[in-house]
Amino acid sequence: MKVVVLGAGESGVGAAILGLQKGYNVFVSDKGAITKKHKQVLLNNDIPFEENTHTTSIIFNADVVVKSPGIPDTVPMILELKEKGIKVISEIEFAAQYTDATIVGITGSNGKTTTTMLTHHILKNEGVNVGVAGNIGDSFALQVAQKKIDTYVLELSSFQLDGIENFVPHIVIITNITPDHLDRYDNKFENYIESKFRIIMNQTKEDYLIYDADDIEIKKWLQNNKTEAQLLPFSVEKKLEKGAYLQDKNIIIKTTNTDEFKMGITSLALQGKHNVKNSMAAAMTAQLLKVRKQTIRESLEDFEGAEHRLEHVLKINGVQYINDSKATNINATFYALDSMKNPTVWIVGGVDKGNDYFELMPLVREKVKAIICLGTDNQKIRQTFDSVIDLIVETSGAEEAVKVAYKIADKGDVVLLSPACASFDLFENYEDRGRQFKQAIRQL
Ligand code: UMA
Repeated sequence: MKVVVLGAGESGVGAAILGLQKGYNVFVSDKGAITKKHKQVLLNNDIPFEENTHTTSIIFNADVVVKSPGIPDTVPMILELKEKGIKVISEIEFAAQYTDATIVGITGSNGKTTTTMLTHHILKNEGVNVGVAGNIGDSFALQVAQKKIDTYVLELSSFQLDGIENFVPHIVIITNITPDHLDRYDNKFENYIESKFRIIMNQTKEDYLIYDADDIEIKKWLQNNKTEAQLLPFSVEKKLEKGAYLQDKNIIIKTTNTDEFKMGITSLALQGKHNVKNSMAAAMTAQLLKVRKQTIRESLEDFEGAEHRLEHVLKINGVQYINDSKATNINATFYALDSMKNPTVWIVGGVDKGNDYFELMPLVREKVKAIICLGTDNQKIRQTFDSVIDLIVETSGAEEAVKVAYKIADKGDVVLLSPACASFDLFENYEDRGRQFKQAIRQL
C-alpha cells in the first residue's frame, strides 16, 4: 500500500516512521523546507521525501494520504485528492489503528493542555503505563511506533479531529468551546463547534463524555444532537445528580450512583475557576479508570502546571513576569487578564485568527497600564485600544518587547505575555515564543 504523508513536521515524520514500520511504501512531501532535525530522521530511516514542493503525480497515486494538521482542508490539492476518492486522514486516525491502548481524548478551546497534563500526572502517579501525545510533545504516531503503552492521554486539536474516521476515545473530555481558528473554518463558529464534536462521533454506550455543563455552546450542541456515550458533566455553578460540582468550596464527584469523591478547592495545586473545572475533569477521568482516591487527591495537590500557561518566570525589581505564550486566542487571554491582580503591562499580538479584541475591553480598562505589541501587523490591536490605553508600543521580537516592558513597569506591576494570537509571524511556534520571552527576562 502506498502511503503519502503531507508535511514533514512533528506529526508527518512520526506518521512516516509508523508507516515504514508497518511495511507500507511511504513517501513524505513537504511544501516548505524541512527542518534539519526532521530531515535527519527521514534520512536515517531511508524514507523517500521531497521538500519545497508537492509533486501531484506522486501524491495522487497514493492509496491513503496522511495529512499534517497544519495543512488546511481547503487547499486545492486536498480538495482534489478528496474528489479523486483518495482517503485523506490525520496522523491521529492513522496511528490509532495500530494501538489497542485505552484512549482518553481531550479537546476544547482552552485548558486542554493543562487538563491533559494533569490527567497524565494522576495516572502516572498511580503507576499506570501511560503516554501523553496529540497536540503536545512527540507525535502520537511516533510513540505508537516506538513504545508499548496501555493508556494514552491525547490532547486533540480541531485540525486533528477533522481527519478522523474510526478513531474512538473511551473517555472524552471537552473543556469548553469558544471561537478559535475561525480562519480555518470559513469564519463560521458552528463549523468549528462541529469539528470539536467529531471527537465523540464513534463513541458507544460503553464510553464516556466528560464536559463543561456551564458552557452554552456545549449544552446547545448536546440538546440538538444525539450521543451514545455516558454523560458526565462538570459545573462550578450548579449541583448535579451525576458528574462533578462545587459545594461549600469542595469539589464533589459522583461518577456512579454510589461512589463519592470530595476534596477542598483550596488545596488544589491549580487555582482559579477554570482550573477547578480542569481538575474536576481530570479527576473524573481518573475515577473512571479506577485510580485510588488518595492518588487523585495527592496528584491534584502536587501538580506543577504547564509551561507557557500563566507560568511565573521571575520577579525583578518587584515586577512579576508571566509567560502565557500558549494563549493563542481571545478566550485564553481573557482568563489571563481576568486573573491579574496588579497593574499589567500586556504583551499581545502575532497572527490574528479572526479576533474580536473588544471582548477584552472591560478587562483592559480595569487592569492594563500599557500595551506592547509583538507582531508584524498590530493595526487591529492599536485601533481597538488607542482610545483607552495611553501607551502602546510596537516591537518585533521577544527581546525588544521584554526590554520595553522593563522600562515601563514599576514595582508591584506585572508583565504579562498573553498574545491572543498564533506566533508564526515572528516565531517558530508558541513554545519558541515563550522560551525566547523567558530567555530575554533572564538576561535583563
Ligand atoms: N506544509 C506542507 N504543505 C502545506 C502546508 C504546510 O507540506 O500546504 C508543511 C510545512 O512546510 C511544515 C509541516 O507541514 O513543514 C508542518 O506541519 P504542521 O503545521 O501540521 O506541524 P507539525 O510539526 O506536524 O505539528 C503538528 C501540530 N501543529 C499544528 O496543528 C499547526 C502541533 O500542534 C502538534 O504538537 C504536532 O503536530 C504533534 O503531532 C501545535 C499547534 O500549534 C502545538 N497546534 C494548534 C494549537 O494548539 O492552536 C492547533
